[in-house]
Amino acid sequence: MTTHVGMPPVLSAEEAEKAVLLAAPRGYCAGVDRAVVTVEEALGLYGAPVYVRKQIVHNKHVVSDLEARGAIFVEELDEVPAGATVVFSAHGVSPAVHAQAAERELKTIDATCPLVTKVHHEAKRFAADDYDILLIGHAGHEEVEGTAGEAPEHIQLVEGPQDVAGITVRDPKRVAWLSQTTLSVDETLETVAAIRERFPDLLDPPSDDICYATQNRQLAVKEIAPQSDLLIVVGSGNSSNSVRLVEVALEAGARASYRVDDASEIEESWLEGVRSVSVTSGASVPEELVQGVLSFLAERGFPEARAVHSAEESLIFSLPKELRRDLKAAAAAKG
Ligand code: 0CM
Ligand code: SF4
Repeated sequence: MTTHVGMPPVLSAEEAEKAVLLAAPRGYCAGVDRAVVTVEEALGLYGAPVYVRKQIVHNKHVVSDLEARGAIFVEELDEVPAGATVVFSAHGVSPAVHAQAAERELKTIDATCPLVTKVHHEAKRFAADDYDILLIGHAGHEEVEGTAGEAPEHIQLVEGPQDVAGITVRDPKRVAWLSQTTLSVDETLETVAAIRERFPDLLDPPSDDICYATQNRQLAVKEIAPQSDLLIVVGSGNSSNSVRLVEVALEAGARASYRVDDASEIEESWLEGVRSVSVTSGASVPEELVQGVLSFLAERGFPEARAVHSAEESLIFSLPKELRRDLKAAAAAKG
């Protein structure tokens, strides 16, 4: 899935004056691409409006673009008219939401990222084995609400090492941990170490819960941060993985780092005395927004960006099965 291709050379002599480094990988992951295409295809197939529960992905440009094309974003299912089609966002939903949709006879298309679904399965398995599950994540984040909803009586949220002293479990020998997919890898390792110190028999998830895309974008930032006077992260404020990239950048040695939704949010003062600017974007960010940032920099005398490749990505997910079935039926009906 991921190949590490090593550290590129540092800035050449010609670049030492002013430079722009462009992190790779950045932007859309396989789960976001699938979720956005799901809404687009649903609009094409069923016609507008198509309802979407919560933001399909945490990016305000993606949401307003889909809104302009006929998607209606709602917070809860009681806002969806009976019998309408509703798409569940990439971040996943709890079984209670599926049940509510069935009760209201809504037609559902589940765009939950398969890597979030994997964590749901892990939660169900640990709960079936009667483990107390410590879910590392951010309170109020939709993914955490969906995962915790799989086994609410077994799961408790741990936001960081500061929460560990206050954890109560039924049996310290039967404790497992899971995590949100879009956390800081390093912070999560610290939290797990603190948990393990209290519960030495702590059971790990069968495979990494922090997904490949989150890991790769953090890896790419770590490689360029030490060479960056300024590292700009494109992403929305409620995008966990995007916000983490700013923290990772500062931790890894960027002199300054800011998150922007698009180039219009860049403050001219950030560029004062800056020679090397790096740019990256979160997993929910369309590439055109990054290109807008590069144009902004070019207009201010910065050279063409040099891509720095830290990992290769080739993962693609197929569309949700209920949508594939309907697309196939529509194609067959057309002949
Ligand atoms: O989880 P996060 O807030 O980072 O969501 P996002 O929509 O910005 O990124 C993709 C995902 C998922 C799940
Ligand atoms: Fe899936 Fe990871 Fe993308 Fe979230 S960030 S949608 S978990 S691939």
